[in-house]
Amino acid sequence: MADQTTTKPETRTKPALKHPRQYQVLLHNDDFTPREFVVLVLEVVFRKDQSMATQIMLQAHQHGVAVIGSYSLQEAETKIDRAHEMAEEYGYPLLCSLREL
Ligand code: TYC
Repeated sequence: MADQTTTKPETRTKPALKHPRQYQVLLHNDDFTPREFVVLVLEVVFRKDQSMATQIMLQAHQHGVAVIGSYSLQEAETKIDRAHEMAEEYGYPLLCSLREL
């Protein structure tokens, strides 16, 4: 019987699209960044609505860390940079990090 897991690339109708690696962006709690500012960053940079942004902020606030979402490496790095730039501009120590899935 044919091995179901083996697919010959040349028999595919479409070229095999590489599944780009996904990376989780994590939000870390701190004692100084105002809650409203965290929510704002989640809305502006990560395109969360207010309700979702508030849930993520509270998760980090209560548990120390929260998953914001999963992105390609480039998108994750760009968003983290934007979040850190925004925080730096306001003098807050807000920290996001990256985790490979
Ligand atoms: N702990 C902060 C405060 O009490 C709020 C906060 C929440 C900060 C989430 C960072 O990722 C964070 N002002």
